[in-house]
Amino acid sequence: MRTNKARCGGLGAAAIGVAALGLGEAIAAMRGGSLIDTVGRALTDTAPVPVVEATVALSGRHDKAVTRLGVGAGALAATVGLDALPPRARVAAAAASGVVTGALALRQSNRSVTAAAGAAAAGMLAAGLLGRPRGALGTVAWGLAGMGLLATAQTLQRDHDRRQDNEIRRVGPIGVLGVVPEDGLEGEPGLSALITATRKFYVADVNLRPPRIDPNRWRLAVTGKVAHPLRLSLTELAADAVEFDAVMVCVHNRAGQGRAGNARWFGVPLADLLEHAMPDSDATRLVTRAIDGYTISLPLRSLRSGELPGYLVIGMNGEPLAPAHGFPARVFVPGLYGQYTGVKWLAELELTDDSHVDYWVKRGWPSAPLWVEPHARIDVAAPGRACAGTTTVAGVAWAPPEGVASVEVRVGNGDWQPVDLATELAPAAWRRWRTTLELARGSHTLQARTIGKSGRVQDGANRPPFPAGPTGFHTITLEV
Ligand SMILES: Nc1nc2c(c(=O)[nH]1)N[C@H]1C(S)=C(S)[C@@H](COP(=O)(O)O)O[C@H]1N2
Ligand SMILES: [Mo]
Repeated sequence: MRTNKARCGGLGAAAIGVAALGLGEAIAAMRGGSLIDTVGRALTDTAPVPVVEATVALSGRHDKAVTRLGVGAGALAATVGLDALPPRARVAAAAASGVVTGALALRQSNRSVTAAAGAAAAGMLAAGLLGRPRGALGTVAWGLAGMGLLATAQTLQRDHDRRQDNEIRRVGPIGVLGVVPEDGLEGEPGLSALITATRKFYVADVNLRPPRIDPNRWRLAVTGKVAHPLRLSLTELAADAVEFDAVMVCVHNRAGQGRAGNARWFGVPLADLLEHAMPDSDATRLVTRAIDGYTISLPLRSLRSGELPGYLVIGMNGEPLAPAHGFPARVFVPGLYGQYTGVKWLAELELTDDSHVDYWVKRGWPSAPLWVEPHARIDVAAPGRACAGTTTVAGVAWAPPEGVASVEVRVGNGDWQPVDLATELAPAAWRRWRTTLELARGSHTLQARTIGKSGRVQDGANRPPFPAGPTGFHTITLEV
């Protein structure tokens, strides 16, 4: 009897949890915010690095959805826990969770006041409803009301996103994709496109929702240890921008994975911007700071000498940057992993000294920029239709910034055999490749590796991403 009652009670508390979460989320969403995303960001900011690494490894490109689900499930579990507390403790704990979430919202974003009000309302609803007797009808009613509110929140968030998309559209085309580039390997089924479509380009960052920025009010500020601080609009930046093709790779991209994309970017060389700003002689680092405070910094001397060929990027594939990819501006140094390449949603370039410590450096990642390892990915390994045994193998390879000198494949422990390389788009871009192999009936292991033009040979030792970037060959098994 007791357990039965407890179970029903748990369900009732969970229903109230859905209602409280829905109310808070709907209020936050009135200005495009989200309590779930606020808490998710706070977890990302504080989770121990092994937990972050495990989450990324297990959830892959679904990391944001997994974090959201985790936060939602955690909130429901917490309401069930609250329900079992004595009355005073329950009210205190519900109020405290509202206050903490509200404070997080105030710290994190500019829509914070509304989100903070949502958190307070959610806490109050939970404090008022939990611990009271409730029937099956009440449980169903609160559950349904909560789900309705969650759906409303989603609609409000979508409206908000649509408004920003319209604002971005009004910025108009930025850069010209021009003639879609070709490399001679068009029409190979299953092979990655030479230029990754923006909507297919991987997204990696610590936010669950991209910060939204008004392009009309946005200005790039160049500040700190400079003789001439700058404030530049998108239009002013566009006047000095050039186009370049380059692959961007996440430091979490293990052998064969999809956290890498190749795009045509439009941006202003950082060396030019720095020239205009005239850095002081004691400036040693360029801090790229995002609108939400997240930073990635780069050694100034290498940027000015061209050893780090960085750009302030405002366009991608012929359009302004998409919200997920950093609209209105980001910093990108082809050849460095995304985590070291500069921030999306750029607010400020600050010249400073080496006392600055970046977001991930505080968490144990190295402070020196990490270069992308040469890598070959196998996209296609298909037995031929005409004659069994003849197998087409094709993929993409990169060794930015110097470019791919060769790609080789091997079957089992056999010799490495060179493949045909497509025309090079740009040294920092990815390069497509293709070959055919004659394979006997049975099961085969296939590996690929890249050699860079500077002589870097892809390392086959399997190394995890933390702390220096992953290594290892993409290995697939093929049945003929
Ligand atoms: N503001 C901000 N910029 C950021 C990040 C972030 O978390 N916040 N993540 C970096 C990482 S780890 C990568 S891999 C690239 C990913 O860029 P993309 O999402 O456009 O592929 O952005 C970088 N810039
Ligand atoms: Mo990344």
